[in-house]
Amino acid sequence: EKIETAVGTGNGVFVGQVQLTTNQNGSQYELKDASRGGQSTSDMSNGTSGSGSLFANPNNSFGDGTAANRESAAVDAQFGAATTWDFYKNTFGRNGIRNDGVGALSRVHYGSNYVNAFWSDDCFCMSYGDGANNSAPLTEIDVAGHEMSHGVTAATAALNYSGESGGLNEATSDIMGTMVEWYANLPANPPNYQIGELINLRGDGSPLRYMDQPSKDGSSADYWDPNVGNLDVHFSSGVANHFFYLLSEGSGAKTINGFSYNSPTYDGSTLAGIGRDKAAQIWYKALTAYFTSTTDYAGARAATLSAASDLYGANSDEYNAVAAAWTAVNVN
Ligand code: ASN
Ligand code: ZN
Repeated sequence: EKIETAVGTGNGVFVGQVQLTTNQNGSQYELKDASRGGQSTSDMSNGTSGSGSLFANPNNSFGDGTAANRESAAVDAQFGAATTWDFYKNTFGRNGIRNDGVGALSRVHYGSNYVNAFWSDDCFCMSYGDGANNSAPLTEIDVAGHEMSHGVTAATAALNYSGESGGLNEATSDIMGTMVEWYANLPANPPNYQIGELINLRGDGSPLRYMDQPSKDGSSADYWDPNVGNLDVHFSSGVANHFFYLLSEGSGAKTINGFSYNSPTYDGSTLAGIGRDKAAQIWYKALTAYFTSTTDYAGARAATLSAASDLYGANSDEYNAVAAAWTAVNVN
């Protein structure tokens, strides 16, 4: 096949207007990015099997910003994958999900009225449903970062997707998905510590999850307790999401980009944050150097302390902040 990169324009449902690296193939421009491991986006046409058909057109302009245009969700997905690629490369020096330079496929318009998105190692691809009435695609950028990060976790710590390790697996995706949203810093999607705040999955405008106080979703755990591993992994993740928020921003009330947070602590302690960039370095180092498939919350405390010691020094402010943030979510 012919590889001739071009710069295209996209108008996504959630990303607004963005540039995309496309591939010129004869008279067609394809949503395929040779500068990022050949990552591409295909149309599943509401089916659930196979690779779908690669998005391509003669204009090198994709989508119109509405979900009714089939290309708009594809723009979100292709831009989300590109941003996630760049985030891992420029933040951690990671060359793709498996660190082997190979890009993943994004499949949009997966299934009918399918209200979910997911990563699969089998196809090395992520898939996005079109949501309720096939009119609410789940292609927000923090979801893209979340799903691709499941691929990173599978290629590194391989955290088992059940019990406390499953909560850590889910939290890793929420943490990195959130970091991708901050990295993108889109005017159409001001970055925040909420997950899925634009896709309106609940139908009432509320986000899917909250990192500052996970229990605001009605189900997630703010703090560790002996039963937390019995919760669904999307709820036991709350403990680590809360840890990451506290480590980044500290406790109490705060407003950033118009989003208000009020993060409590188990022990009533007042914490100062070290910033999300350092917190992300610590989490990534723990994920890739210390977590194993069976790491639990106590193990995650030890692993992130080792990572903080490696990166910033034993008894550094950062090391002490990690210890205090875990204590603040009752992981001792
Ligand atoms: N969207 C969900 C997730 O990535 C799919 C699942 O339940 N695994 O966590
Ligand atoms: Zn997930």
